[in-house]
Amino acid sequence: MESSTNRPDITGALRQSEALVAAGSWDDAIRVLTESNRREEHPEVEKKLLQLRHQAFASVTKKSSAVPDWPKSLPDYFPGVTSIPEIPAAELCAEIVTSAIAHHGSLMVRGMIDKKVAEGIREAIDHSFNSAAEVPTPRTPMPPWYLPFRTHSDKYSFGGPERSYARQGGGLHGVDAPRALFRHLDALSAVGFDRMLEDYFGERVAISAKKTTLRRTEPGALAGWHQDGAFLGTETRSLNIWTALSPCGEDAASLDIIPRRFNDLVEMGGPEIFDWAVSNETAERYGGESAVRPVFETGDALLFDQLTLHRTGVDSSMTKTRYAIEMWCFAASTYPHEQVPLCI
Ligand SMILES: O=C(O)CCC(=O)C(=O)O
Ligand SMILES: [Fe+2]
Repeated sequence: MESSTNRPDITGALRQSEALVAAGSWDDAIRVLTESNRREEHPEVEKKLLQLRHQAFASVTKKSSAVPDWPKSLPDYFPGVTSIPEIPAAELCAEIVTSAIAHHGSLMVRGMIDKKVAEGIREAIDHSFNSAAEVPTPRTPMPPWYLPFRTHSDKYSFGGPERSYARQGGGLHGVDAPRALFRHLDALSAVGFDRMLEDYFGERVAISAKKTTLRRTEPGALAGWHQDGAFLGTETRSLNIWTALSPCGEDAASLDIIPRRFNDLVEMGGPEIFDWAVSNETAERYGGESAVRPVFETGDALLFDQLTLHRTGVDSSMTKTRYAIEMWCFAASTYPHEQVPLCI
């Protein structure tokens, strides 16, 4: 029930969500809290939403089973394109994503998130990084910007080692930044990205707590070629959505992408940035000379999967900080357990 000032009744929404959970209606519980937070952002609601998304996985995905013969075999809708295929957000659909990934390895979606909305996400990223750097006192109220996420059971591991690894790479986990992640998921849902994902995988979808990362990347960032499949597995059904939240590719870091389909992992053993890095020589052998460094406007998004060979696209002439969110999405039936699931 809303009060006379038309503000949502936060306590009522939280109570209603608990009743829905008790009745096994996880999706409805998530919907009630999402609607409340859309009207008025509130840290209790954002915290609860993350817990529900995580806890819902076991129940929601019980009904999810892998589609046989995935991905669907489709013609190349971008014949003759040797760079990254591109579409405007209005044309986004599972068929186009399937075709682009199968024949070109990635797809650029221009204007995936409205610029103004994207600016609100970028502000949230800044607040989150700043708040993560502050030491809380016992009197600090529950912060919307940075709140370390806890898994609901010790069958999932998420904590210090994950956080320091993300930090080294100029990243902060989305699950530790409840408001930033809420805004991002809500912006994507407004353009139907969640429904497109269900269509694309043919089943329920979960994102990864470990691999959903807010990025504030400085021009001096380290870069190493890699395929995320080196640790996500080659059989996992995945799709990464990498969204630019500031202009990048000219004076701020972008991504370097080899615009072709890979069906397997290439040999690893490259710069010692991380264990799964691929050397420049190996990348050259797999088409490195045709690598593309796309120029992104705020709100543009690149979709690719765990076999796409890529790296942070950075060089010493760059001067600006780049804001982005990397969010890996998975078909629930092939979810890599150690990635710590959250339903969307
Ligand atoms: O943001 C970056 O520079 C790296 C992103 C990346 O490697 C990924 O999204 O898989
Ligand atoms: Fe990556």
